[in-house]
Amino acid sequence: MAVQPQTSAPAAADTSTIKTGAQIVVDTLVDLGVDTMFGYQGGVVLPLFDKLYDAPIRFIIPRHEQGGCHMADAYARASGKVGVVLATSGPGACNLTTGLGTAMMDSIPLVALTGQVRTELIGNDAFQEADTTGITRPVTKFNSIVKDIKDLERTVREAFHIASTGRPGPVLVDLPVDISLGKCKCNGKAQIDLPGYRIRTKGHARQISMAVEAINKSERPVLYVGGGVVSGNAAAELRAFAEKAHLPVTMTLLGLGSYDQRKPESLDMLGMHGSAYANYAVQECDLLIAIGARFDDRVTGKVATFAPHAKVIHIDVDPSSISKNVHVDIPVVGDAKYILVDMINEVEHRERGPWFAKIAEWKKKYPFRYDRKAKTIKPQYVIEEICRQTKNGAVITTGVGQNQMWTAQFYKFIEPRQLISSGGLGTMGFGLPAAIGAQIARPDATVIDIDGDHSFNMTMTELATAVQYELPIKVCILNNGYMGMVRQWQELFYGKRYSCSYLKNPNYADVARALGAVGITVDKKEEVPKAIEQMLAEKRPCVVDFRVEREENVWPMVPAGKSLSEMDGLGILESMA
Ligand SMILES: Cc1ncc(C[n+]2csc(CCOP(=O)(O)OP(=O)(O)O)c2C)c(N)n1
Ligand SMILES: [Mg+2]
Repeated sequence: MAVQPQTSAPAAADTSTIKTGAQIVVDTLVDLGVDTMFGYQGGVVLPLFDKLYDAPIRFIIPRHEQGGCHMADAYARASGKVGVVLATSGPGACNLTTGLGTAMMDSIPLVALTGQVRTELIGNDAFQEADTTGITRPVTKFNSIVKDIKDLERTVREAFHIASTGRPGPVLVDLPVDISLGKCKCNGKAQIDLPGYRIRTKGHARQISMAVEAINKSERPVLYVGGGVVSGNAAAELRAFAEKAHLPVTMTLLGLGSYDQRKPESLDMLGMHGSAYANYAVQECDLLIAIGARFDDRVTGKVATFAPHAKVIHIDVDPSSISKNVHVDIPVVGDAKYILVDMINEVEHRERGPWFAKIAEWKKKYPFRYDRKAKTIKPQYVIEEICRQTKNGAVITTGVGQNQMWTAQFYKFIEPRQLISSGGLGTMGFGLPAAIGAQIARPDATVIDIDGDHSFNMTMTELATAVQYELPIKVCILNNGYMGMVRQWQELFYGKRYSCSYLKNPNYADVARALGAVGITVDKKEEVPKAIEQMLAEKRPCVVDFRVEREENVWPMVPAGKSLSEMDGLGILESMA
Protein backbone atom coordinates (compact mmCIF):
# COMPACT_ATOMS: atom_id res chain seq x y z
CA MET A 1 0.00 0.00 0.00
CA ALA A 2 1.35 3.38 -0.91
CA VAL A 3 2.34 5.48 2.07
CA GLN A 4 0.73 8.85 2.09
CA PRO A 5 3.25 11.67 2.39
CA GLN A 6 3.12 13.42 5.81
CA THR A 7 1.25 16.67 5.57
CA SER A 8 0.98 19.36 8.22
CA ALA A 9 -2.20 19.34 10.35
CA PRO A 10 -5.00 21.42 8.91
CA ALA A 11 -5.06 24.95 10.35
CA ALA A 12 -7.46 25.25 13.32
CA ALA A 13 -10.73 26.74 12.23
CA ASP A 14 -10.87 30.45 12.90
CA THR A 15 -13.58 30.80 15.54
CA SER A 16 -13.34 34.59 15.70
CA THR A 17 -16.48 36.62 15.34
CA ILE A 18 -17.00 40.30 14.86
CA LYS A 19 -18.28 41.82 18.06
CA THR A 20 -18.80 45.25 19.52
CA GLY A 21 -16.53 46.35 22.37
CA ALA A 22 -19.45 46.19 24.79
CA GLN A 23 -20.14 42.59 23.74
CA ILE A 24 -16.47 41.71 24.14
CA VAL A 25 -16.50 43.10 27.70
CA VAL A 26 -19.65 41.26 28.70
CA ASP A 27 -18.58 37.96 27.08
CA THR A 28 -15.20 38.19 28.80
CA LEU A 29 -16.86 38.83 32.18
CA VAL A 30 -19.07 35.78 31.70
CA ASP A 31 -16.09 33.71 30.61
CA LEU A 32 -14.22 34.80 33.76
CA GLY A 33 -17.08 33.47 35.87
CA VAL A 34 -18.69 36.77 36.82
CA ASP A 35 -22.32 36.14 37.74
CA THR A 36 -23.02 39.23 39.87
CA MET A 37 -22.26 42.89 39.29
CA PHE A 38 -23.08 46.18 40.95
CA GLY A 39 -23.33 49.53 39.26
CA TYR A 40 -25.20 52.47 37.88
CA GLN A 41 -26.37 53.71 34.49
CA GLY A 42 -25.19 56.67 32.44
CA GLY A 43 -24.70 57.95 28.90
CA VAL A 44 -21.37 56.36 28.04
CA VAL A 45 -22.15 52.99 29.64
CA LEU A 46 -25.43 52.51 27.77
CA PRO A 47 -23.77 50.14 25.25
CA LEU A 48 -22.50 47.97 28.11
CA PHE A 49 -25.85 47.90 29.88
CA ASP A 50 -27.50 47.02 26.59
CA LYS A 51 -25.34 43.89 26.31
CA LEU A 52 -25.84 43.10 30.00
CA TYR A 53 -29.58 43.00 29.30
CA ASP A 54 -29.20 39.50 27.82
CA ALA A 55 -26.21 38.30 29.84
CA PRO A 56 -26.37 35.63 32.57
CA ILE A 57 -25.22 38.18 35.15
CA ARG A 58 -27.25 39.36 38.12
CA PHE A 59 -27.06 43.13 38.20
CA ILE A 60 -27.62 45.08 41.43
CA ILE A 61 -28.30 48.80 41.13
CA PRO A 62 -27.40 50.81 44.22
CA ARG A 63 -28.70 54.30 44.91
CA HIS A 64 -25.23 55.87 44.68
CA GLU A 65 -22.04 54.59 43.03
CA GLN A 66 -20.20 54.73 46.38
CA GLY A 67 -22.76 52.27 47.71
CA GLY A 68 -22.30 50.06 44.66
CA CYS A 69 -18.54 50.02 45.12
CA HIS A 70 -18.85 49.07 48.81
CA MET A 71 -21.34 46.36 47.82
CA ALA A 72 -18.91 44.88 45.29
CA ASP A 73 -16.12 45.13 47.87
CA ALA A 74 -18.14 43.34 50.56
CA TYR A 75 -19.31 40.78 48.00
CA ALA A 76 -15.62 40.03 47.44
CA ARG A 77 -14.85 39.94 51.18
CA ALA A 78 -17.76 37.61 51.91
CA SER A 79 -17.28 35.25 48.95
CA GLY A 80 -13.56 35.30 48.18
CA LYS A 81 -14.40 36.11 44.55
CA VAL A 82 -13.58 39.31 42.67
CA GLY A 83 -16.21 42.03 43.14
CA VAL A 84 -17.23 43.93 40.00
CA VAL A 85 -18.64 47.44 39.81
CA LEU A 86 -19.62 49.50 36.78
CA ALA A 87 -20.12 53.27 36.65
CA THR A 88 -20.50 55.96 34.07
CA SER A 89 -17.93 58.64 33.29
CA GLY A 90 -17.48 61.90 35.22
CA PRO A 91 -19.68 61.94 38.33
CA GLY A 92 -20.22 58.18 38.29
CA ALA A 93 -16.50 57.47 38.24
CA CYS A 94 -15.80 60.19 40.82
CA ASN A 95 -18.37 58.62 43.15
CA LEU A 96 -16.38 55.39 43.12
CA THR A 97 -13.26 56.89 44.65
CA THR A 98 -14.17 56.38 48.33
CA GLY A 99 -15.10 52.78 47.60
CA LEU A 100 -11.89 52.18 45.67
CA GLY A 101 -9.83 53.73 48.46
CA THR A 102 -11.60 51.51 50.98
CA ALA A 103 -10.82 48.39 48.92
CA MET A 104 -7.26 49.52 48.27
CA MET A 105 -6.42 50.05 51.94
CA ASP A 106 -7.87 46.66 52.86
CA SER A 107 -6.40 44.76 49.85
CA ILE A 108 -9.75 43.66 48.44
CA PRO A 109 -9.99 42.14 44.93
CA LEU A 110 -12.26 44.42 42.97
CA VAL A 111 -12.62 45.32 39.30
CA ALA A 112 -14.19 48.67 38.45
CA LEU A 113 -15.29 49.37 34.90
CA THR A 114 -15.96 52.98 34.07
CA GLY A 115 -17.35 54.58 30.97
CA GLN A 116 -15.37 57.42 29.41
CA VAL A 117 -16.14 60.02 26.77
CA ARG A 118 -15.17 59.28 23.13
CA THR A 119 -11.40 59.02 22.69
CA GLU A 120 -11.25 62.05 20.40
CA LEU A 121 -12.93 64.20 23.08
CA ILE A 122 -10.59 63.24 25.93
CA GLY A 123 -8.90 66.36 27.27
CA ASN A 124 -11.56 68.67 25.79
CA ASP A 125 -13.64 69.08 28.95
CA ALA A 126 -16.33 67.10 27.24
CA PHE A 127 -19.67 66.61 28.97
CA GLN A 128 -19.16 64.29 31.98
CA GLU A 129 -15.49 63.94 31.31
CA ALA A 130 -13.21 63.28 34.26
CA ASP A 131 -9.63 62.11 34.25
CA THR A 132 -10.68 58.84 35.82
CA THR A 133 -7.34 57.07 35.57
CA GLY A 134 -5.64 60.16 37.01
CA ILE A 135 -8.12 60.52 39.85
CA THR A 136 -8.09 56.84 40.78
CA ARG A 137 -4.39 56.07 40.35
CA PRO A 138 -3.61 56.37 44.10
CA VAL A 139 -6.66 54.33 45.11
CA THR A 140 -6.16 51.41 42.74
CA LYS A 141 -3.58 48.64 42.53
CA PHE A 142 -3.57 49.23 38.78
CA ASN A 143 -5.67 51.16 36.29
CA SER A 144 -5.73 51.71 32.56
CA ILE A 145 -7.75 53.22 29.77
CA VAL A 146 -8.46 51.18 26.64
CA LYS A 147 -7.70 53.22 23.54
CA ASP A 148 -7.63 50.43 20.97
CA ILE A 149 -10.41 47.87 20.80
CA LYS A 150 -7.82 45.18 19.96
CA ASP A 151 -6.53 45.52 23.57
CA LEU A 152 -9.94 45.33 25.16
CA GLU A 153 -10.39 41.64 25.96
CA ARG A 154 -6.81 41.24 27.16
CA THR A 155 -7.09 44.33 29.38
CA VAL A 156 -10.25 43.03 31.05
CA ARG A 157 -8.59 39.65 31.68
CA GLU A 158 -5.50 41.37 33.07
CA ALA A 159 -7.65 43.45 35.41
CA PHE A 160 -9.08 40.31 37.02
CA HIS A 161 -5.67 38.70 37.22
CA ILE A 162 -4.05 41.71 38.89
CA ALA A 163 -6.99 42.28 41.26
CA SER A 164 -7.02 38.73 42.55
CA THR A 165 -3.39 37.65 42.69
CA GLY A 166 -0.48 38.58 44.94
CA ARG A 167 -1.63 41.22 47.38
CA PRO A 168 -5.18 41.72 46.08
CA GLY A 169 -6.57 45.15 45.33
CA PRO A 170 -8.92 47.19 43.16
CA VAL A 171 -8.20 47.54 39.44
CA LEU A 172 -10.00 50.03 37.22
CA VAL A 173 -10.50 49.83 33.46
CA ASP A 174 -11.73 52.99 31.77
CA LEU A 175 -13.74 52.38 28.59
CA PRO A 176 -14.30 55.22 26.14
CA VAL A 177 -17.72 54.89 24.56
CA ASP A 178 -16.36 54.66 21.01
CA ILE A 179 -14.41 51.56 22.11
CA SER A 180 -17.61 50.03 23.52
CA LEU A 181 -19.46 50.85 20.29
CA GLY A 182 -16.60 49.90 17.98
CA LYS A 183 -16.29 46.49 16.33
CA CYS A 184 -13.48 44.03 16.30
CA LYS A 185 -12.72 40.42 15.40
CA CYS A 186 -12.48 38.53 18.66
CA ASN A 187 -12.00 34.84 19.50
CA GLY A 188 -12.45 35.13 23.27
CA LYS A 189 -9.01 33.66 23.94
CA ALA A 190 -6.84 36.72 24.52
CA GLN A 191 -3.81 35.93 26.69
CA ILE A 192 -2.71 38.17 29.52
CA ASP A 193 0.63 39.81 28.90
CA LEU A 194 2.16 41.23 32.07
CA PRO A 195 5.91 40.66 31.89
CA GLY A 196 6.70 42.93 34.85
CA TYR A 197 4.10 41.44 37.17
CA ARG A 198 5.44 38.51 39.18
CA ILE A 199 3.92 36.91 42.23
CA ARG A 200 5.75 34.78 44.72
CA THR A 201 3.77 31.86 46.11
CA LYS A 202 6.29 29.52 47.73
CA GLY A 203 8.41 31.08 50.45
CA HIS A 204 12.20 30.83 50.37
CA ALA A 205 13.19 27.53 51.99
CA ARG A 206 16.07 29.00 54.00
CA GLN A 207 13.96 31.87 55.29
CA ILE A 208 11.29 29.37 56.33
CA SER A 209 13.88 27.27 58.18
CA MET A 210 15.21 30.35 59.96
CA ALA A 211 11.67 31.32 60.98
CA VAL A 212 10.90 27.83 62.27
CA GLU A 213 14.15 27.69 64.20
CA ALA A 214 13.31 30.99 65.90
CA ILE A 215 9.82 29.73 66.76
CA ASN A 216 11.13 26.46 68.15
CA LYS A 217 13.55 28.38 70.38
CA SER A 218 11.07 31.00 71.56
CA GLU A 219 9.85 31.04 75.16
CA ARG A 220 7.32 33.86 74.68
CA PRO A 221 6.06 33.96 71.10
CA VAL A 222 2.99 35.80 69.78
CA LEU A 223 1.33 35.19 66.45
CA TYR A 224 0.00 38.47 64.99
CA VAL A 225 -2.45 37.78 62.19
CA GLY A 226 -3.85 40.23 59.65
CA GLY A 227 -6.33 40.32 56.80
CA GLY A 228 -3.85 38.60 54.48
CA VAL A 229 -4.64 35.29 56.16
CA VAL A 230 -8.34 35.81 55.43
CA SER A 231 -7.86 36.92 51.83
CA GLY A 232 -5.23 34.23 51.29
CA ASN A 233 -7.73 31.56 52.43
CA ALA A 234 -5.13 30.40 54.92
CA ALA A 235 -7.19 30.30 58.13
CA ALA A 236 -7.26 26.49 58.28
CA GLU A 237 -3.48 26.31 57.87
CA LEU A 238 -3.05 29.07 60.43
CA ARG A 239 -5.10 27.16 63.00
CA ALA A 240 -3.16 23.96 62.38
CA PHE A 241 0.12 25.85 62.64
CA ALA A 242 -0.81 27.71 65.84
CA GLU A 243 -2.02 24.49 67.44
CA LYS A 244 0.99 22.42 66.45
CA ALA A 245 3.50 25.01 67.63
CA HIS A 246 1.27 26.06 70.56
CA LEU A 247 1.20 29.80 70.03
CA PRO A 248 -1.06 32.54 71.37
CA VAL A 249 -2.82 34.37 68.52
CA THR A 250 -3.77 38.02 68.29
CA MET A 251 -5.55 39.47 65.27
CA THR A 252 -5.96 42.82 63.62
CA LEU A 253 -9.45 44.14 62.89
CA LEU A 254 -9.28 42.56 59.43
CA GLY A 255 -7.72 39.38 60.76
CA LEU A 256 -10.60 38.66 63.16
CA GLY A 257 -12.22 35.32 62.43
CA SER A 258 -9.06 33.70 61.14
CA TYR A 259 -8.65 32.09 64.59
CA ASP A 260 -11.59 30.97 66.73
CA GLN A 261 -11.90 33.62 69.43
CA ARG A 262 -13.53 31.20 71.85
CA LYS A 263 -10.23 29.35 72.26
CA PRO A 264 -8.02 30.12 75.25
CA GLU A 265 -5.05 30.77 72.92
CA SER A 266 -6.93 33.66 71.29
CA LEU A 267 -5.73 37.05 72.49
CA ASP A 268 -8.44 38.77 70.42
CA MET A 269 -7.69 42.08 68.71
CA LEU A 270 -4.54 44.10 69.45
CA GLY A 271 -3.80 47.78 69.06
CA MET A 272 -5.43 51.08 69.96
CA HIS A 273 -8.69 49.50 71.16
CA GLY A 274 -7.37 45.98 71.39
CA SER A 275 -7.34 43.83 74.47
CA ALA A 276 -4.96 44.63 77.29
CA TYR A 277 -3.81 41.00 77.22
CA ALA A 278 -2.90 41.18 73.52
CA ASN A 279 -1.07 44.47 73.93
CA TYR A 280 0.85 43.31 77.02
CA ALA A 281 1.72 40.03 75.31
CA VAL A 282 3.10 41.88 72.28
CA GLN A 283 5.13 44.20 74.49
CA GLU A 284 6.59 41.29 76.47
CA CYS A 285 7.04 38.66 73.77
CA ASP A 286 10.46 37.50 72.64
CA LEU A 287 9.22 36.61 69.14
CA LEU A 288 6.52 38.28 67.08
CA ILE A 289 5.32 36.29 64.09
CA ALA A 290 3.37 38.58 61.77
CA ILE A 291 1.36 36.91 59.02
CA GLY A 292 -0.50 38.90 56.37
CA ALA A 293 -0.41 42.02 58.53
CA ARG A 294 1.21 45.37 57.80
CA PHE A 295 2.11 46.92 61.17
CA ASP A 296 -0.46 49.69 60.81
CA ASP A 297 -0.10 52.58 63.27
CA ARG A 298 -3.40 51.65 64.95
CA VAL A 299 -1.71 48.33 65.76
CA THR A 300 1.80 49.41 66.71
CA GLY A 301 1.20 52.61 68.67
CA LYS A 302 4.60 54.27 69.08
CA VAL A 303 6.82 52.33 66.68
CA ALA A 304 10.04 53.00 68.60
CA THR A 305 8.74 51.09 71.62
CA PHE A 306 6.68 48.46 69.80
CA ALA A 307 7.44 44.86 70.85
CA PRO A 308 10.76 45.99 72.34
CA HIS A 309 12.08 42.54 73.29
CA ALA A 310 10.99 40.72 70.16
CA LYS A 311 12.69 39.29 67.16
CA VAL A 312 10.23 39.87 64.28
CA ILE A 313 9.25 37.35 61.62
CA HIS A 314 7.10 38.78 58.83
CA ILE A 315 5.30 36.52 56.38
CA ASP A 316 3.70 38.53 53.60
CA VAL A 317 2.91 38.25 49.92
CA ASP A 318 3.86 41.89 49.36
CA PRO A 319 7.64 42.44 49.57
CA SER A 320 7.11 46.21 49.82
CA SER A 321 5.44 45.83 53.22
CA ILE A 322 8.48 44.11 54.75
CA SER A 323 10.33 46.45 57.14
CA LYS A 324 8.12 49.32 55.96
CA ASN A 325 7.02 50.42 59.43
CA VAL A 326 8.83 48.05 61.81
CA HIS A 327 12.24 46.43 61.35
CA VAL A 328 11.88 42.77 60.40
CA ASP A 329 14.52 40.19 61.35
CA ILE A 330 13.25 37.24 59.31
CA PRO A 331 11.15 38.08 56.25
CA VAL A 332 9.37 35.33 54.35
CA VAL A 333 7.79 36.57 51.13
CA GLY A 334 5.06 34.48 49.57
CA ASP A 335 1.57 33.13 49.92
CA ALA A 336 0.61 32.57 53.58
CA LYS A 337 -1.11 29.28 52.75
CA TYR A 338 1.97 27.71 51.14
CA ILE A 339 4.36 29.07 53.74
CA LEU A 340 2.24 27.87 56.65
CA VAL A 341 2.03 24.37 55.16
CA ASP A 342 5.82 24.27 54.91
CA MET A 343 6.18 25.59 58.45
CA ILE A 344 3.68 23.14 59.97
CA ASN A 345 5.91 20.28 58.86
CA GLU A 346 9.00 21.71 60.52
CA VAL A 347 7.72 23.38 63.67
CA GLU A 348 7.89 21.66 67.07
CA HIS A 349 5.27 21.61 69.79
CA ARG A 350 6.31 23.37 72.99
CA GLU A 351 4.30 23.78 76.19
CA ARG A 352 5.52 27.26 77.16
CA GLY A 353 3.78 26.91 80.54
CA PRO A 354 4.99 30.12 82.21
CA TRP A 355 4.11 32.24 79.14
CA PHE A 356 0.57 30.85 78.89
CA ALA A 357 0.17 31.24 82.66
CA LYS A 358 1.11 34.92 82.36
CA ILE A 359 -1.35 35.37 79.49
CA ALA A 360 -4.11 33.67 81.48
CA GLU A 361 -3.40 36.09 84.33
CA TRP A 362 -3.73 39.13 82.03
CA LYS A 363 -6.88 37.69 80.50
CA LYS A 364 -8.41 37.21 83.93
CA LYS A 365 -7.45 40.66 85.15
CA TYR A 366 -8.36 42.72 82.08
CA PRO A 367 -11.17 41.19 80.05
CA PHE A 368 -13.28 43.55 77.92
CA ARG A 369 -15.86 44.85 80.37
CA TYR A 370 -18.75 47.29 80.67
CA ASP A 371 -21.17 48.23 83.41
CA ARG A 372 -23.68 45.40 83.28
CA LYS A 373 -25.73 46.90 86.10
CA ALA A 374 -26.39 50.14 84.25
CA LYS A 375 -30.04 51.07 83.72
CA THR A 376 -29.38 52.46 80.25
CA ILE A 377 -28.73 50.38 77.12
CA LYS A 378 -25.00 49.83 76.91
CA PRO A 379 -23.88 49.41 73.31
CA GLN A 380 -21.60 46.55 74.36
CA TYR A 381 -24.64 44.74 75.79
CA VAL A 382 -26.45 44.97 72.45
CA ILE A 383 -23.47 43.43 70.65
CA GLU A 384 -23.04 40.67 73.24
CA GLU A 385 -26.71 39.84 72.90
CA ILE A 386 -26.48 39.76 69.08
CA CYS A 387 -23.47 37.44 69.42
CA ARG A 388 -25.35 35.18 71.85
CA GLN A 389 -28.51 34.96 69.78
CA THR A 390 -26.64 34.35 66.51
CA LYS A 391 -24.38 31.79 68.24
CA ASN A 392 -21.25 33.56 66.99
CA GLY A 393 -22.31 32.65 63.44
CA ALA A 394 -23.55 35.83 61.74
CA VAL A 395 -21.78 37.82 59.05
CA ILE A 396 -21.27 41.23 60.63
CA THR A 397 -20.58 44.49 58.86
CA THR A 398 -19.90 47.74 60.69
CA GLY A 399 -19.77 51.48 60.40
CA VAL A 400 -16.72 53.33 61.67
CA GLY A 401 -16.14 54.66 65.13
CA GLN A 402 -17.07 53.30 68.53
CA ASN A 403 -19.65 50.93 67.01
CA GLN A 404 -16.88 49.27 65.01
CA MET A 405 -14.49 48.95 67.92
CA TRP A 406 -17.13 47.56 70.28
CA THR A 407 -18.13 45.05 67.61
CA ALA A 408 -14.50 43.94 67.35
CA GLN A 409 -14.32 43.66 71.14
CA PHE A 410 -17.65 42.04 72.02
CA TYR A 411 -18.64 39.83 69.07
CA LYS A 412 -16.49 36.71 69.22
CA PHE A 413 -15.81 35.63 65.64
CA ILE A 414 -15.13 32.04 64.79
CA GLU A 415 -14.76 31.92 61.01
CA PRO A 416 -12.87 33.98 58.43
CA ARG A 417 -14.93 36.34 56.24
CA GLN A 418 -17.39 36.83 59.10
CA LEU A 419 -16.43 40.39 59.97
CA ILE A 420 -16.61 42.86 57.09
CA SER A 421 -15.35 46.25 58.17
CA SER A 422 -13.44 49.15 56.66
CA GLY A 423 -10.10 48.98 58.45
CA GLY A 424 -7.44 50.95 56.64
CA LEU A 425 -9.48 53.83 55.29
CA GLY A 426 -12.07 53.75 58.09
CA THR A 427 -14.93 54.66 55.80
CA MET A 428 -18.11 55.79 57.54
CA GLY A 429 -21.08 54.65 55.47
CA PHE A 430 -19.53 51.29 54.64
CA GLY A 431 -21.77 49.16 56.89
CA LEU A 432 -25.12 49.20 55.09
CA PRO A 433 -23.94 48.74 51.49
CA ALA A 434 -21.45 46.15 52.79
CA ALA A 435 -24.32 44.21 54.36
CA ILE A 436 -26.11 44.25 51.01
CA GLY A 437 -23.02 42.97 49.14
CA ALA A 438 -22.40 40.29 51.77
CA GLN A 439 -26.02 39.12 51.72
CA ILE A 440 -25.91 38.80 47.94
CA ALA A 441 -22.71 36.77 48.20
CA ARG A 442 -24.13 34.60 50.98
CA PRO A 443 -27.91 34.43 50.63
CA ASP A 444 -28.29 31.90 53.44
CA ALA A 445 -26.22 33.76 56.03
CA THR A 446 -27.60 36.02 58.72
CA VAL A 447 -26.07 39.37 57.78
CA ILE A 448 -26.11 42.17 60.34
CA ASP A 449 -24.79 45.70 60.00
CA ILE A 450 -23.83 46.94 63.47
CA ASP A 451 -23.66 50.62 62.70
CA GLY A 452 -23.17 54.05 64.18
CA ASP A 453 -25.93 56.60 63.75
CA HIS A 454 -23.74 58.98 61.79
CA SER A 455 -22.11 56.25 59.74
CA PHE A 456 -25.59 55.03 58.81
CA ASN A 457 -26.61 58.59 57.89
CA MET A 458 -23.99 58.64 55.15
CA THR A 459 -25.39 55.85 52.96
CA MET A 460 -28.82 55.06 54.43
CA THR A 461 -30.44 55.58 51.05
CA GLU A 462 -29.15 52.08 50.20
CA LEU A 463 -31.91 50.69 52.39
CA ALA A 464 -34.06 51.15 49.29
CA THR A 465 -31.68 48.82 47.43
CA ALA A 466 -32.06 46.15 50.12
CA VAL A 467 -35.85 46.51 49.87
CA GLN A 468 -35.85 46.27 46.07
CA TYR A 469 -33.81 43.06 46.03
CA GLU A 470 -35.72 41.62 49.03
CA LEU A 471 -32.59 41.08 51.08
CA PRO A 472 -33.19 40.07 54.69
CA ILE A 473 -30.33 42.21 56.02
CA LYS A 474 -30.51 43.55 59.54
CA VAL A 475 -29.23 46.93 60.66
CA CYS A 476 -28.56 47.60 64.33
CA ILE A 477 -27.90 51.29 64.87
CA LEU A 478 -26.05 51.97 68.10
CA ASN A 479 -27.63 55.38 68.29
CA ASN A 480 -25.73 57.53 70.75
CA GLY A 481 -26.66 60.74 68.95
CA TYR A 482 -22.99 61.57 68.59
CA MET A 483 -20.08 60.96 66.32
CA GLY A 484 -19.16 58.91 69.33
CA MET A 485 -15.53 58.25 68.58
CA VAL A 486 -14.96 61.93 67.81
CA ARG A 487 -16.78 62.88 71.03
CA GLN A 488 -14.58 60.43 72.97
CA TRP A 489 -11.42 62.11 71.66
CA GLN A 490 -12.90 65.54 72.45
CA GLU A 491 -13.72 64.37 75.98
CA LEU A 492 -10.25 62.96 76.56
CA PHE A 493 -8.00 65.34 74.64
CA TYR A 494 -9.97 68.56 74.02
CA GLY A 495 -11.45 69.30 77.45
CA LYS A 496 -14.97 68.07 76.57
CA ARG A 497 -15.42 70.81 73.99
CA TYR A 498 -17.86 68.92 71.78
CA SER A 499 -17.34 70.93 68.64
CA CYS A 500 -19.47 69.74 65.70
CA SER A 501 -19.71 66.12 66.82
CA TYR A 502 -23.47 66.22 67.26
CA LEU A 503 -26.16 66.14 64.59
CA LYS A 504 -29.91 65.88 64.91
CA ASN A 505 -30.89 62.42 63.72
CA PRO A 506 -34.13 61.37 62.08
CA ASN A 507 -36.37 58.73 63.60
CA TYR A 508 -34.69 55.71 62.00
CA ALA A 509 -37.68 53.39 62.38
CA ASP A 510 -39.75 55.92 60.41
CA VAL A 511 -37.02 56.20 57.78
CA ALA A 512 -36.91 52.41 57.48
CA ARG A 513 -40.67 52.16 57.07
CA ALA A 514 -40.74 54.97 54.53
CA LEU A 515 -38.21 53.08 52.42
CA GLY A 516 -40.18 49.83 52.69
CA ALA A 517 -38.18 48.12 55.45
CA VAL A 518 -39.16 47.12 58.97
CA GLY A 519 -38.33 49.70 61.64
CA ILE A 520 -38.04 49.07 65.38
CA THR A 521 -37.06 51.49 68.14
CA VAL A 522 -35.60 50.20 71.40
CA ASP A 523 -35.16 52.58 74.29
CA LYS A 524 -35.34 50.25 77.28
CA LYS A 525 -32.66 47.80 78.29
CA GLU A 526 -35.13 45.00 78.98
CA GLU A 527 -36.49 45.25 75.42
CA VAL A 528 -33.11 44.46 73.84
CA PRO A 529 -33.27 40.62 73.68
CA LYS A 530 -36.82 40.58 72.30
CA ALA A 531 -36.05 43.18 69.66
CA ILE A 532 -33.04 41.18 68.47
CA GLU A 533 -35.17 38.05 68.38
CA GLN A 534 -37.77 39.84 66.27
CA MET A 535 -35.09 41.28 64.00
CA LEU A 536 -33.54 37.86 63.41
CA ALA A 537 -36.93 36.40 62.51
CA GLU A 538 -37.65 39.13 59.94
CA LYS A 539 -37.50 38.22 56.25
CA ARG A 540 -37.56 41.84 55.13
CA PRO A 541 -34.73 44.32 55.65
CA CYS A 542 -35.00 45.40 59.26
CA VAL A 543 -33.59 48.42 61.06
CA VAL A 544 -33.38 48.48 64.85
CA ASP A 545 -32.65 51.85 66.40
CA PHE A 546 -31.04 51.15 69.78
CA ARG A 547 -31.04 54.33 71.84
CA VAL A 548 -27.84 53.56 73.67
CA GLU A 549 -25.94 55.28 76.47
CA ARG A 550 -24.83 58.54 74.87
CA GLU A 551 -21.44 59.12 76.44
CA GLU A 552 -20.00 55.63 76.71
CA ASN A 553 -16.30 55.26 75.89
CA VAL A 554 -14.31 52.49 74.24
CA TRP A 555 -11.74 51.04 76.62
CA PRO A 556 -8.94 50.29 76.76
CA MET A 557 -7.39 52.96 74.60
CA VAL A 558 -3.80 53.50 73.58
CA PRO A 559 -3.70 57.24 72.89
CA ALA A 560 -2.22 58.03 69.45
CA GLY A 561 1.57 58.04 69.58
CA LYS A 562 1.81 56.15 72.89
CA SER A 563 3.26 52.68 73.44
CA LEU A 564 0.93 49.70 73.42
CA SER A 565 1.49 49.16 77.14
CA GLU A 566 0.34 52.72 77.95
CA MET A 567 -3.37 51.97 77.88
CA ASP A 568 -5.94 54.34 79.31
CA GLY A 569 -9.10 53.03 80.95
CA LEU A 570 -7.72 49.92 82.62
CA GLY A 571 -8.69 51.28 86.04
CA ILE A 572 -12.20 51.97 84.78
CA LEU A 573 -12.45 48.42 83.42
CA GLU A 574 -11.16 46.94 86.69
CA SER A 575 -13.68 48.96 88.69
CA MET A 576 -16.49 47.25 86.73
CA ALA A 577 -15.36 43.76 87.77
C1 LIG B 1 -16.34 59.24 55.63
C2 LIG B 1 -15.76 59.58 56.96
N1 LIG B 1 -15.81 60.83 57.44
C3 LIG B 1 -15.27 61.13 58.66
C4 LIG B 1 -14.69 60.16 59.42
C5 LIG B 1 -14.07 60.52 60.78
N2 LIG B 1 -14.80 59.80 61.85
C6 LIG B 1 -14.35 58.65 62.40
S1 LIG B 1 -15.40 58.00 63.52
C7 LIG B 1 -16.48 59.29 63.33
C8 LIG B 1 -17.76 59.32 64.10
C9 LIG B 1 -18.63 58.16 63.80
O1 LIG B 1 -19.91 58.38 64.35
P1 LIG B 1 -20.97 57.23 64.40
O2 LIG B 1 -21.12 56.61 63.08
O3 LIG B 1 -22.22 57.74 65.03
O4 LIG B 1 -20.26 56.12 65.29
P2 LIG B 1 -19.99 56.07 66.88
O5 LIG B 1 -18.56 56.42 67.06
O6 LIG B 1 -20.91 57.03 67.53
O7 LIG B 1 -20.27 54.64 67.23
C10 LIG B 1 -15.99 60.22 62.41
C11 LIG B 1 -16.66 61.48 62.03
C12 LIG B 1 -14.64 58.86 58.87
N3 LIG B 1 -14.05 57.84 59.51
N4 LIG B 1 -15.20 58.58 57.67
MG1 LIG C 1 -22.82 57.66 67.00
